Amino acid sequence: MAAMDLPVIDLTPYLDHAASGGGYGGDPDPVSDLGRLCGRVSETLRETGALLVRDPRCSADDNDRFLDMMESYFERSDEFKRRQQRPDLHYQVGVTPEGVEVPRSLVDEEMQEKIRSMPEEFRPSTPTGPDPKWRYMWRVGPRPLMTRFKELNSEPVIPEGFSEWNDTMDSWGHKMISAIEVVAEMAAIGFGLEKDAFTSLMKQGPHLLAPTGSALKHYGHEGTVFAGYHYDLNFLTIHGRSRFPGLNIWLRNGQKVEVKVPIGCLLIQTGKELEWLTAGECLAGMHEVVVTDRTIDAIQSATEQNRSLWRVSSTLFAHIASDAMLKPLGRFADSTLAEKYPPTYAGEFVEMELAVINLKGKKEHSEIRKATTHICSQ
Ligand SMILES: O=C(O)CCC(=O)C(=O)O
Ligand SMILES: [Fe+2]
Repeated sequence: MAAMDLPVIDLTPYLDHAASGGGYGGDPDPVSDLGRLCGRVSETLRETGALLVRDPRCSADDNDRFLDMMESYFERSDEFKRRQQRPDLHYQVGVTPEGVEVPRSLVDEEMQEKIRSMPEEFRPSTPTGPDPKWRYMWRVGPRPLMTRFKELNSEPVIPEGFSEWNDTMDSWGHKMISAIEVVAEMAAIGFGLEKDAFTSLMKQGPHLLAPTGSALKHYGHEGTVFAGYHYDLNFLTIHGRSRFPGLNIWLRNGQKVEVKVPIGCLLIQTGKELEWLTAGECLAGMHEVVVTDRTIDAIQSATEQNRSLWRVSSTLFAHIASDAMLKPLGRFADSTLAEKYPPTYAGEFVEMELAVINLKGKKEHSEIRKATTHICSQ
């Protein structure tokens, strides 16, 4: 597998420019240093589906406080955690137990076909069933007063006995969203769109702080697939550091890369809503989480230091507002691929995707297959 180091983009120059010029500033000239930086952001997202950034507002300490709390949550009994599950709300708030979310590659025949045609060295691990990871979904930011998609915009669920819950989740969540907003502006500029082309659609979106929790004590064997090969259905995903490695991503050229997030950095991944808005200029990044030899090393040192053996991800899914329309923006509307991305409410698209991965309603696999459409894979 390629051991490629993704470039790290420091957001400081853009933030400084914004601070000196009101809002996130007047649009930088494309040939200025800042304009070129925006061009690097959009180009990296297009070519790799991922981007490492450093945002001085998001410190490693903030990340650690969040991880510490989530580790103690996932350490609680299954019975306790199941009290926070809300299947009727498509698990979009509260906990999703292990064995519920189905990786797209398990049910999407078109995707399976593509996998079979990949060279063996780049082929993803084959999941055999639903993911053995838990997840907590915590809504961050304001909810719309009126929406056609109530389940996607529900009241939060707060577990008992965690007095610091709201504060820890909200403060980490808001910081991650701030970082995404900057990247979304820089990417829009880089793609030649208005700088608020994406961020204006993100207002009141169902942004979810969505850490996964994987029990390495039970499932920490090399090759275990915690999250089978899939794309994220949202706009952009951002991850802080996980204390245990295991995330593999696929570049646009088909190469598989093991991601190493340096301390203090954040990893951004492109989701399907961004693909829609750019008519496929920027494809949703494919990825998986698998126990590797590096994960095993991290398990060993955590055991020696008496640390938690729950692998917690610091994942936040930033979304386009449910009631906003997904359609190719600006120059992307003229793309020959635009007809693959017809105008669709973001909420409708999300519900369709949730049904495929078994989070909205219980479906038979045959039904799920029927729900997979032409937009499903690249
Ligand atoms: O657990 C992780 O590191 C990320 C999992 C993932 O890809 C997801 O939650 O969509
Ligand atoms: Fe993912």
